[in-house]
Amino acid sequence: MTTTASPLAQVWPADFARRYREDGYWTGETFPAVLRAMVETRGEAIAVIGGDQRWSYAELGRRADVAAAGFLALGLAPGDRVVVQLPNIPEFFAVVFGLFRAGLIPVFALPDHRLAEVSHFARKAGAAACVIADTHNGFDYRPLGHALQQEVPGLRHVIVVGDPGGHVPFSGFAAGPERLPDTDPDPSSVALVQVSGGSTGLSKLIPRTHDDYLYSIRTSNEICGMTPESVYLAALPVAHNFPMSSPGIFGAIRAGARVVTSPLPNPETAFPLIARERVTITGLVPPLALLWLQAAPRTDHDLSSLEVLQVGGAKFMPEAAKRVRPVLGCTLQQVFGMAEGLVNYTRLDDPEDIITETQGRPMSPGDEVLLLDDQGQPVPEGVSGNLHTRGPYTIRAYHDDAGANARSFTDDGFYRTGDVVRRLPGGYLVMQGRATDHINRAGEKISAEEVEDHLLAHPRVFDAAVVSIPDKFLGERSCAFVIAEGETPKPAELKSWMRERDIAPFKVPDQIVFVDSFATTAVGKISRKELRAGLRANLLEQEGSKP
Ligand code: OOB
Repeated sequence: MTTTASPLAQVWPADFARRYREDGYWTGETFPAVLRAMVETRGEAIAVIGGDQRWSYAELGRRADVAAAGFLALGLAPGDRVVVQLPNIPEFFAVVFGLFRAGLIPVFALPDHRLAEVSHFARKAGAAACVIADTHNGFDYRPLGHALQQEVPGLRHVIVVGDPGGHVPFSGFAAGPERLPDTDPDPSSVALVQVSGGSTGLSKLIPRTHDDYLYSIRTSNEICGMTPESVYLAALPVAHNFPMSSPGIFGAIRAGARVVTSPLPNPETAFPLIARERVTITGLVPPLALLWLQAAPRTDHDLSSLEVLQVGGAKFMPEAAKRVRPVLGCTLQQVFGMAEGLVNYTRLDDPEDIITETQGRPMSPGDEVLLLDDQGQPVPEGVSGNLHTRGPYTIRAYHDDAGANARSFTDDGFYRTGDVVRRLPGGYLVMQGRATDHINRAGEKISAEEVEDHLLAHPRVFDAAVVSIPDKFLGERSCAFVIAEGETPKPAELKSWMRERDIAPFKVPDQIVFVDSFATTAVGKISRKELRAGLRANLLEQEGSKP
């Protein structure tokens, strides 16, 4: 038996839940029902394409049933959590819809996560199993699987898509005799777990219910024009909330459309797929959009099928945004969202200046958005304020984290996003910056605190402060200020030591600056927030750039 300190749940106060149902946001739809409906109505249509595989909806449904039976045959029981760390491959869909079908709950890790992160998710979720690939992009996940089993009590099975290397082969799963559940899960129960980018310390777990997640997916489909004729290219890692649900892969499946999985998001990999499969819509983070804009004029591949390019996860600068239509010949859609819930979109028929200069407006009339000054008072239109939000698909709590919940949610249930935004007429939001110390590196959110903690574990690091530095390509890059103890290590040495700590590679500081001391105030104390701000300002001044 697997046990967790606290069961996974996401609960809205009864009066809100009643209203969200009455207003038609929550319809009682569940993920197993979504796939079943498509198998019934669009069985012959192609659902997923990747590598040399092309699965119809009927085929996906069959494979999901086989996977479900396989998971149950291992002794997993409905309600158990399963960490899923897979790249963009068709098997992702068989695994995840198989888990849904068996009543199991996927916890999504990104392919770039390493033992430090994945073991944290597995432990925190009380996971009973994990599903990994054999290798992807030069990394072998199987030793990670072994280490995970050692570190996480209760994690009984490591299932591998591909060559199992001593673990359980996913390809060995076979249909029945296990009886699949004959009822669908409770729509208000947790369907899946996303992880937060983590602004303080380690990532938090974000439980999302069938009701709330599917509402956001249906609404995203309407706003983004996802229809049965759409072809969605999954270029960003599909475990992330953006390509998963805005409207992403689940939106495509909900619409009976096609998903084309791209193992990597670079133009060399993605452009031939767009041309071959006549892709109509995809989503990128800003640095990738810049790469695509650079590569498109020189490519021989026909990109003319592309109708919508979504860009989100980090701020897309207006000058770059303006180039999307002339260079790619498609409509740009800015997407400003968060795994915790709220997603803003520019609408496809918005005027060009709204599309290029704003990060969109909330997708739902049920989204409540407050912009508050530091005293908690509403700011006038056009003035920057701290974004707080509440609504039918925004969580009310992280899983099992009283401290983070106290910091991140107000007493009346608003999520404090940590984002500083300005609101224009019509409700359009313009991202101005962050109130909290994290680095948004090409859409990957890095907690300064978490990286500092890793650095402090080095025997020759006395203290460390990690800050974000504006970067032309990445948006932001990370810089670690380090006070050495004894002989100063070389930056390259410290970086390779960090890499060996089994952390996601994007968390290794881009730049390391050794300093003799950190400035302190007269009383000798300074908050880490002020310290980081001071160090950052000094560096930018030295480099002659604006903070
Ligand atoms: C998406 O989700 P997360 O959870 O990785 O990160 C959320 C944070 C936001 O609070 C904001 O700080 C930043 O990422 N962000 C943006 C942005 N989109 C997200 N900052 C500026 N401009 C944008 N367009 O990143 C996410 C989830 C669903 C859809 C899209 C993005």
